[in-house]
Amino acid sequence: MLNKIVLLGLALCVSYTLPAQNKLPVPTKNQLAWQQTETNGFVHFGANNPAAFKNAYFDAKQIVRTMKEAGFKIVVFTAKHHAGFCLWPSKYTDNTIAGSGERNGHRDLVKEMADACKEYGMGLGIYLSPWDGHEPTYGTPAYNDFYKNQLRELLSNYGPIAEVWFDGYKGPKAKPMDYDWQGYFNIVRELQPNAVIFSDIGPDVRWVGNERGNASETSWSTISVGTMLPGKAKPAYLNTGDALGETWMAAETDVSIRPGWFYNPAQDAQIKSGKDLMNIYYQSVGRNSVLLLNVPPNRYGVISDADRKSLMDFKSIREETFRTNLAKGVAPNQLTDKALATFVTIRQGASREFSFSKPIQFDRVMLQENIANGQRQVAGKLEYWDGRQWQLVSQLTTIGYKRLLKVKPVSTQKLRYTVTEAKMPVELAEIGFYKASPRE
Ligand code: FUL
Repeated sequence: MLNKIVLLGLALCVSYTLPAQNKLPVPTKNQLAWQQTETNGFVHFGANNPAAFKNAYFDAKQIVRTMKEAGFKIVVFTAKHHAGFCLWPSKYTDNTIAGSGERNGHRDLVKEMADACKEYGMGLGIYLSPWDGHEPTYGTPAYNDFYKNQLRELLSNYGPIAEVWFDGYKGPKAKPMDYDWQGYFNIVRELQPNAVIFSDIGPDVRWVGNERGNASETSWSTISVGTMLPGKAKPAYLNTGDALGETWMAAETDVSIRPGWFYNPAQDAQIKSGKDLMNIYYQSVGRNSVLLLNVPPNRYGVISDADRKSLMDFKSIREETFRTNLAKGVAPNQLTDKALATFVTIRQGASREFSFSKPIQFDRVMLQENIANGQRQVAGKLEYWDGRQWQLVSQLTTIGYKRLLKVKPVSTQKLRYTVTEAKMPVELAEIGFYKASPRE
């Protein structure tokens, strides 16, 4: 009798908690596609006014080609930065490229970028700074109309846009401004329904909370937006995300290859190396985030040789490390980049063993969840069989879309993965074991 009561109690408990669990936030189709891009490029380029731009050079093809060769999928371009100077001939202000004299006055750099992206099969992202240090209406309601008009121009005339980037930053001395964020977002939805919208707090993609290229080890793709606004968000909260967050809003990690966002020859010796970028990759893509790496074109409007070398080193190191999954053929499923559809399900407290016909030697691990059905793992552990007993390789917290682990070198014929805590049964879409490139 006692047993029956206990069982009944458990059953009630289970039926009570299940409906809530079934409501796990999941990504939209656009959010899922964006997450799978993994590495994207950011291009900060511009001037303060038409006169300053008179003799500028710009080679969209070289920039986009270089980004493509680096393995990036989307290039986000600063159509207008904080100085308000427009790199396209906006009808709504004189502070544009159209006023920059004979040499550049007929040009439209957004169009040049759009054409280059089309040619190389890359997605184009648009950065339109909400803070505008030049526009006289800034700080008044009229600025919202001005900004929306510019947004409409950019989202109507250049073909498909993959991402729209709303920067929450404004200078400490800038006038107070009551931005109509929802109005801006509505325009994106209307004109570019396939674009993802980035801001500190989404609505599609959130900021990672710092510009050092560092997502948190525990990295949830969910947050509760609450009363936060772009420019008025909590960076530490955005950095980890929130296991109990109500909304799917994965983090984008924006960081520059140089100390500054714009090109500055004084920083030519401070370019991050391929090895530095690889480390950033582990801390961003490897922690359930997307990397947005800024590579600013130089005074000739091209990506400098030194930046290019870092990008190519980054790419080849990445490929060397992750080329061969030593578990191929023995892993639960071989995931393709295109579909996270196949997975093995591991309940909380359950394990899955992987045996190999001969020992494998690895020091890197990749895990992926089938995030189409939500982010579920809270904690897990990986162990190896040393011939007599199980030994710990690594404990970890979240996985999400992708988790990369650097571990001590292990040689074994048998591994065991255990889900120690989960919101719902974990759908493990990929597990991979790799040997790091010596160039890491
Ligand atoms: C910041 C801006 O102030 C920087 O200039 C840069 O555009 C970066 C991506 O966002 O908030």
